[in-house]
Order: sequence, then structure tokens, then C-alpha cells
Amino acid sequence: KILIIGACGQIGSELTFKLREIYGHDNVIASDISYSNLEVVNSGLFEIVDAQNYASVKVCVEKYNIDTIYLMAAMLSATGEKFPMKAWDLNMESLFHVLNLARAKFVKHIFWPSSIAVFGPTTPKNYTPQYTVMEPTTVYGITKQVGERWCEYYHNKYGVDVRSLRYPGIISWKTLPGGGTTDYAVEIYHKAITDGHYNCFLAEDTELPMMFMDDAIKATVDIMQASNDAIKIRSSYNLSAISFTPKQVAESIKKHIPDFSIQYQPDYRQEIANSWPKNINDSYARQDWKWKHAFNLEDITNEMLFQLDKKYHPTKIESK
Ligand code: VAH
Repeated sequence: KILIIGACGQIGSELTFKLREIYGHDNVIASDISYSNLEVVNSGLFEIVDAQNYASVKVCVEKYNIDTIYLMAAMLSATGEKFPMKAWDLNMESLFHVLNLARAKFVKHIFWPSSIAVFGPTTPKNYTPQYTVMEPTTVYGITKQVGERWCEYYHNKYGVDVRSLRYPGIISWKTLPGGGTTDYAVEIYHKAITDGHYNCFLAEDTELPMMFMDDAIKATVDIMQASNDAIKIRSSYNLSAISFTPKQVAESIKKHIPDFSIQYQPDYRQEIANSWPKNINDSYARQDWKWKHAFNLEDITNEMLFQLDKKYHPTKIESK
């Protein structure tokens, strides 16, 4: 049985639906700290679990005889800069609880997401290697860097089967943006449909690594289904698809909505984005467990605008 912690979130919600498709509806238990995503809550087995409370997680693990946990609860980069100690507590306590449950043999497998936020201003920004200087300047990035160290430690010292991916910015339409710096690339599509205009909080030439949700979900399923000896990196794998700037995504939107307009008003999140790489070398993931992405920027724009147009204008007759 599979437990998803943080199932109401951007990745957790889509992971819930995908894993139910693959492993069977009643073999996947969704959980979160609150009923914040009713589509997830009302779609199948759901439990309130406080990821910062060991007993809360353990009770759910024992109730359903869980053998695999996907820990998708975390406070992201932008929000983490507003509440540093809350970000540290949530991101670290939740990780220790699931690692200790695995060490004590209550569960067998763990997936834990890292992020390109582990890289900092001193990291090479182009084709950022798997092994390189990492001096993250956000609390979120610090929690991901030290979390990777603990995952590798628990694997080497206690044989815990924990697997991890350094996600880039992830673009999806099913949930609203949740406090990430890369979330401008989600907001822009919503605004293109609802307002025809977007005030972008990053400068037009801010290139960042990005990925469509379907690719991120595929990578997560692929790494967890790979044979144990295929996984040679137990900190976290670099994972990449595409990279683009706000200007490039605005141009791709204009091909569908010619009147779409954008203005750039960088805020505190510009400094966060400036500390991250422009693009990522994920050759180890491609070589060890055959990763490859599918969605390019045009595909993402097509799908985002199509789905959001339906979401915001449900009664609109499909234009021929
Ligand atoms: C954030 N979306 O912006 C997350 C992600 C690489 C960025 O970790 O904080």
C-alpha cells in the first residue's frame, strides 16, 4: 500500500491520481494536514496526517499496512523566506519521521523530492552538473541540501531504500500556484486566460529549468519502479526537461492569444531566481534509469491554455 503525504499539493495531488491508476484505487492512501483539495479528499481513501508528528504518520502507516511513502509536503522557496524556521521545521521533521519509520522497518520504500534550489549563486549556472558546488541561499534550498545528505546517510548506514529527484520548476494547471518562485510560469497561463495580461514578478530574461507536470510524474514513477541496483545516487538525481525565460513563455502564449500583454515588475523572488541554475545536466538520470522528458515549451503552452480555457469557460462551445 502507498501513502502520499502532502496529497493536496501541486505534485501530491497529481501523483495521487496517477498512482491509483497504476497500483489500484484502494492501494493508494492520500493524506494531508487539512482538507485543502476537495477533489483529492473526495476521490478515494484520505486521512488527515500531520507530517511533523511521528505518531500521526505511524498511526496511518499501521492502519493501512503502508510499505511505500511519497513525502510531498514542504514549504517552498518564496514562502520559506517569509517563515524560515517554519520551513526548516516542516521540511526537516517530516523527512526524519519517514526515514526513521523506514529504519525501524515499518515501511520499505520512500520517495522524497529535492529541488534545483539546492544549487546557489556559486554553482555553475549552465548545464549544472550532478556533482558541483552547492551553497543554497534560501531556507528551502538549505533544507533540500541537508535533506539529501540525510537520505544518503540513512541509505548507507541503515539500508533505507529512499529515492529522490531534484525537481526543476513544475508547471501544471490542476492546482493554483503554491508559494514557489517558479510559479510565475503557472500564474502566467491563468492570467492569459482570465485577464489577457500578466504582471510578472521576475525579469524578462530570467532563465530557469522547468518541466511539465506529466514529465515530473513520469520521472517519479520511473525512479520508484527502477530496480534497486539501477539507483546509484542516493542523495538526489538532477532532473531536467527544458529551460525558458518569462519572455519566451510570453511569446509562446502570444501565438495563441495575440493580444496577450505582459509587464515585468521583479520583486523579492528575483533574488531567489538569480541564485538558481539556468539549465541542468541530468545525464546520470538518463543513464541510470533511462529518464527522458516528453514536453517542450510549445506542448506545455498548448496544454495549459487548452485546459485552463475549459476550466474558466466551461460553458464555451468548443471553437471549431
Ligand atoms: C519553488 N517550485 O519555486 C519550487 C521549486 C525549483 C523551484 O523548488 O520553490
